[in-house]
Amino acid sequence: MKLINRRRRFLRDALALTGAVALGGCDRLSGTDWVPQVLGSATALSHAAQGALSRNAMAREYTDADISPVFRPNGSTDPQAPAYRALVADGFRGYRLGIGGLVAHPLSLSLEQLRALPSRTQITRHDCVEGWSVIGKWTGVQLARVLDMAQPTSAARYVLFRCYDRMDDDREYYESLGFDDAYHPQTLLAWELNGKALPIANGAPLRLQVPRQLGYKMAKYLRRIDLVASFKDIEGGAGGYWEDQGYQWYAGI
Ligand SMILES: Nc1nc2c(c(=O)[nH]1)N[C@H]1C(S)=C(S)[C@@H](COP(=O)(O)O)O[C@H]1N2
Ligand SMILES: [Mo]
Repeated sequence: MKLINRRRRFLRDALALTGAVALGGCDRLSGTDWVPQVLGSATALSHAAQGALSRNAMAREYTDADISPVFRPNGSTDPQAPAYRALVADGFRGYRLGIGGLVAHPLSLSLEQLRALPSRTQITRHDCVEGWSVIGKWTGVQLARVLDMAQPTSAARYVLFRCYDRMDDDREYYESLGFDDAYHPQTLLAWELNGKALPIANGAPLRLQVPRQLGYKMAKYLRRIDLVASFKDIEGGAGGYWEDQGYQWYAGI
């Protein structure tokens, strides 16, 4: 499905749900015949509506004057995986982002090819679950554009991000997003922070930016992206490295 169609569908669904909310409390929806059957109950509809509304909303964008002097790095800051060291030694010239899984057109994109795509720059706040925030200016391509090039099949439900770094337990960092966040206009594959090439500490050469979610969703050191129907059988089964340790999969701000 083309990007524009997804966006339309996305907006249409959001508007339909807004209408539902405007009617008021859950009780007033009970028994109306237009309530989507799949949601099962008015309470479920209300929850879904609120979720969809907050998920479709734009994260606040700031001005240059708001940018934090230092964008505090966290988690891995200097991956030692041999494959990553080889990329660093080569100035990332050999870097390729693989995109595969449930797609019609698997891709392998160099940084040059990524930078040639239309880009977006946004100044947003990064909130870590540990309780600190930093504001930075990010430049990258909207993930939606890249997904549109790869053409997810109808079986695809989640976008899985695999990273080069391993954590203290020797597990690879990974993350996943649902399609609502994956196709959101502020979700980027970013290669620039504050007007400069992304530093190694912040995820060079390419990281995910999802400003409406907590920092741990924003996978650094991206190795590849796979479209999957489910993440139950991947790693610990919870959809991300920190999710496997008990953190929320949907880490909305
Ligand atoms: N690959 C990878 N991505 C990661 C992490 C990590 O350790 N490895 N840490 C996460 C956490 S908890 C946060 S808060 C942010 C930190 O991003 P920063 O280093 O640019 O501040 O990256 C997230 N993405
Ligand atoms: Mo974090």
